[in-house]
Amino acid sequence: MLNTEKYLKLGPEVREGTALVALESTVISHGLPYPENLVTANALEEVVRSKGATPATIALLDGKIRVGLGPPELKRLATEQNVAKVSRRDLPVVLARKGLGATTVAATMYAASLANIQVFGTGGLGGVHRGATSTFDISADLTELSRTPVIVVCAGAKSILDLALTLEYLETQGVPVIGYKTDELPAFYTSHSGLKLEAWADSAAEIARIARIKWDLGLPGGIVVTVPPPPEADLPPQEIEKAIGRALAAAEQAGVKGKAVTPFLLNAVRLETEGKSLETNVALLKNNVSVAAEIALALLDEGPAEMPEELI
Ligand code: PSU
Ligand code: MN
Repeated sequence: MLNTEKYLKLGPEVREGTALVALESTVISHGLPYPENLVTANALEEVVRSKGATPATIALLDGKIRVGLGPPELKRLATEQNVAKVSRRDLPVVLARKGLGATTVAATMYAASLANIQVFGTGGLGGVHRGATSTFDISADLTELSRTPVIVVCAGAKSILDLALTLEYLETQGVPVIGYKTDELPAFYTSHSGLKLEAWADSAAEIARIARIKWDLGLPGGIVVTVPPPPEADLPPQEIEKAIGRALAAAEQAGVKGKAVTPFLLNAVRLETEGKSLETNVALLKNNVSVAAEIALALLDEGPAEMPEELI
């Protein structure tokens, strides 16, 4: 028996709600600038509600994993300095300190699964960094996907990462990557990465079916669903690649390492593209979260998972 109750606090909307959709908080505290981060955090919850699903933004506060935040907590995450970036390994440390922590994809997935939430909408996934063969910098998001049964709806990953190696890693870890109405891996700001996906789906119901079968079979871990940015926000790949090249050079020069790498690069790309990338970022977040809500509703129609005894 796990001792999770002590550390988990569900908000009122989450306790009552069905078709729950987890939302992360690192994107609020470390991924977007103020005030766009606060406006977007609230807007994402509204998108989920407008679909008839229930939003559950996740963060750490006062020694608890909070699933479902109110406006005051969202505001703190968006405005306070020194909010901890919490991945899987940081969960017990930040809970023990009773600190304010923003959860990454990995930590949000884990928290969501503790709260029995199977769907999570976000912007970009962490992945294998360029140069990982010498730095070993591979996001804990990828190993989390191999263990924790949550569907992560995202726009792929930014090409600050090595996207081809990221796909290889996910294959090794047994994680399905499903293109939503596309057979090309989106590269976050742009729908084009040049990398073909071997699986795609044309509806939320199809994705819910795949997830149900995966879990009925006792296959552990999650599923990545990649949604291209909406057409009006889709940026030309060459333009983004230039900005990313400059961001990577700046990171190298500044000697940035470890968990600081991703936030540094996100900020550098934003500065390089001057606002344009920010508009795309917000548009794709809303789009992804809307697809996540549809999948959460479709999963309800699939009924509860049936794990065969012999596989548990
Ligand atoms: N990629 C983005 N925006 C983000 C992140 C990644 O385009 O906000 C955040 C997510 O929370 C992701 C985390 O889980 O960064 C990955 O960090 P790292 O590479 O240190 O694992
Ligand atoms: Mn890393």
